[in-house]
Amino acid sequence: MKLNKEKFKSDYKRKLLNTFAEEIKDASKLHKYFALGGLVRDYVTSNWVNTTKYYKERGEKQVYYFSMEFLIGRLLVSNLLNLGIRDVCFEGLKDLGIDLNELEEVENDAGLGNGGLGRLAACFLDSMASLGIPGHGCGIRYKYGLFEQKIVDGYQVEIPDNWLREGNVWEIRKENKAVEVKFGGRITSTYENGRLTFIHHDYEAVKAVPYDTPIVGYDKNTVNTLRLWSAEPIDEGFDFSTFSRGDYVKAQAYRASVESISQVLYPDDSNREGKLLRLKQQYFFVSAGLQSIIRSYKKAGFSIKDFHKHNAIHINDTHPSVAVAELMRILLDEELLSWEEAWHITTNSMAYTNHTILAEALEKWPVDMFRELLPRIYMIIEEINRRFCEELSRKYVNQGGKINSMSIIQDGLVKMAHLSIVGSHSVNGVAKLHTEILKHQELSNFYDFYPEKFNNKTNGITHRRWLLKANPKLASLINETIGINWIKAPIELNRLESYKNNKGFQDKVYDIKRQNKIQFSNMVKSKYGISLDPNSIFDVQVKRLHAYKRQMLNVLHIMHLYNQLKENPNLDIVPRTFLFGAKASPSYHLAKQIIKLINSVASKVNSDPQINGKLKVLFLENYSVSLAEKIIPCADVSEQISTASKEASGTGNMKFMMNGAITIATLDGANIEIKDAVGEDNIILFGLKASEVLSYHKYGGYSSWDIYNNDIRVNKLLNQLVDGSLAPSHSEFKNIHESLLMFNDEYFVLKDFDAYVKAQEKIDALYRQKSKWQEMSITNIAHSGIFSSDNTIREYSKGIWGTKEIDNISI
Ligand code: 26V
Repeated sequence: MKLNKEKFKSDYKRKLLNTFAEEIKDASKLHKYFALGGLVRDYVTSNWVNTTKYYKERGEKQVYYFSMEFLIGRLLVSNLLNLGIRDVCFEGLKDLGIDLNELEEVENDAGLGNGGLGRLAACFLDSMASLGIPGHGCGIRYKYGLFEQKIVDGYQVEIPDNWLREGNVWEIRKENKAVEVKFGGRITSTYENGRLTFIHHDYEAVKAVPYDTPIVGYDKNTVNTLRLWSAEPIDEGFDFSTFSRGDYVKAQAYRASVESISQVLYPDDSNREGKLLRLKQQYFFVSAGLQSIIRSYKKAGFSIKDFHKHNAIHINDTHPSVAVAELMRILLDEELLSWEEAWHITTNSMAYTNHTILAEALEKWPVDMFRELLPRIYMIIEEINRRFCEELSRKYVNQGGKINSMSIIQDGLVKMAHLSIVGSHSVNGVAKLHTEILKHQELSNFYDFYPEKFNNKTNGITHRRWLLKANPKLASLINETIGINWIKAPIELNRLESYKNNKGFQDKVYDIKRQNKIQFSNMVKSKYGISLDPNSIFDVQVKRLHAYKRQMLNVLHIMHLYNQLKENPNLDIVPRTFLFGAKASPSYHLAKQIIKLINSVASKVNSDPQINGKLKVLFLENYSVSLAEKIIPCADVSEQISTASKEASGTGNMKFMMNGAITIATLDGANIEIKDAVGEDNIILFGLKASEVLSYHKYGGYSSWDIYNNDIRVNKLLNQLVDGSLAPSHSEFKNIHESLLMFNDEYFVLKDFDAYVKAQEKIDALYRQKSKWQEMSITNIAHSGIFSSDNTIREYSKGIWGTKEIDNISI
């Protein structure tokens, strides 16, 4: 948008005055932030209204990305950048004595997600809007996001994340767009006009109120919508049809039970707990979302029979998969279509992405619970399953076992992945290897039956947030070097390839990394009182804490370096700073113990004068999107060391390479595609391959005891976990010790230890060759463009949704 500095300054002063009746000199930082956010929203509104109207009037095909998680982070600067007014605002505010960077820090992260899956949804929203694709998010407006993590005595402590405390300047409550969602009760049927009709009695109704957030496209008029639903009691908490008037206690209980639906995000990204509330959350936002889509679709005057031609519904993992049955319910019971018509529309609308092969994360609901909470939905799933099994039995004659294993309802459980596959026209994995594993291992029966449904869509990240916004110095250098086209066409970053041996350019990239490291170290010094050495290698592992991600391998290596330095204080190593950031699910004890271990190792190493600055270890509290934006630009080394086959894709790996870090990696997830992009010389690979891991799973043959008994380094390290070296109590790390020995090291940490140590030695040697290292770093940046989520979204749009890119919305 066009805006000059003077206009901005007068707009801003007026906004502050109108909103808070204050002049700049009297306003708090919070008010200054809210005034700026409010002004940005004002700037966006007319394009927002126009975009919505344009889509509706032209009947453009729109995609709705249904997700339990949207890990948005902060929006202020990202919106300013996408509007093209960041510099004007920065300068204008400076004239007014205000620092934009300080205002940015006032905004609470919208942390409505656990990790990769939620952040991917947020990157996708940015890319859809920036490409001009009519695409919106649909989710839950959790009152509390993912917990805030404090580290107390080395232990993780969880604090509620009250992100809405001061209000949210980006959202607009749309009371008039509220819908009702029905739970429980019972179903009866009658014949009406020759049609079997179902009636829902004695249900509990919940009011779903949408809150809309504009999603601003980069240098475009497009403003899409993220619609998040909040659960509220009907009639101020009294549902007169259910409770007798004046039954205050019951009414309060009703209110609390309703409000609990959108109260908290489940802080768990792998260990599924059979929680009724979670199923309620899923149906709540899916039903509300579909009802509102259909309502506005019909209002635009189109036929319900063409629904799938104008709408695509995307199911982000199985969490929203009840959408298959809910759309069927609406089409059958409310739109009175036949089963065949409804099924045609549903399967042609729905598409499903799988994000993990970890068995414990695959959702299954006990039939009893499901039927009681969603009686009509359960009936529909039974019918979907009956027809599906019938179809199977025509192809697989006398193969009851196979049919049973593919059934949606089996052993008293409703299998949501099966429902998603049967009810969608597309099933995709999130990296090439992951999709192959789905096709040939996890979902091979389904792949045999529906080969045409399966496809790969390798994940991506928005280069606008993860380079342009997070690393402004590097972004400016790139602009000076190859121009600004890469911002719209990120593949053009590959033009940097021809500068990889240019000494002047190498030095500049090195300097920027160093400046970023210094800036970060200053923050660390003031927050933790710890001094970091910007000349050391910054070696970073930030991601959720999980055994398969193998933070343990990293810690054992640090302990090993420490042991070596104790034996030989003159050992010649490049000084290293090991940085960790990770939240552990509150109920995941092993993961929490690993956090404690990292902190114990950190205090031991950091306080040992003999180490002489050669090693530093720091666990950063409360890893989040805004912290990621600060830490990733100063990483020299990116740790992507999951057990091969377990990390579906990874997206942190892409963010690091885009900022010039060298990846140390197993051949897992998208690491493989990063290797293909940069070449084997520009990534440090080690460890078991996926095929080897899968073969150990299948045939056995691995004994962690053998390694413990034969490798003296490993022997010493494991003993140190339980001999008081790291904690006064010998049992502090007992579970970790047991998981590695007694339980035979499920994730092959010890098996890969030797290869990992060698890979780390390679890093040490390469870092000494400054020019070589810079060449590798630049090569990584140059080849990161293909991992822009713009590319990924184009693939979804062409290959799955059938949506188109709209160049310019003009009404
Ligand atoms: C499962 C559950 C189960 C119930 C409690 C809450 C909850 C939340 C999330 C999940 C599934 C998590 C799956 C996930 O996050 N997968 C990650 O997806 C990324 C984006 O595709 C991918 O890059 C990561 O490799 C993958 O681990």
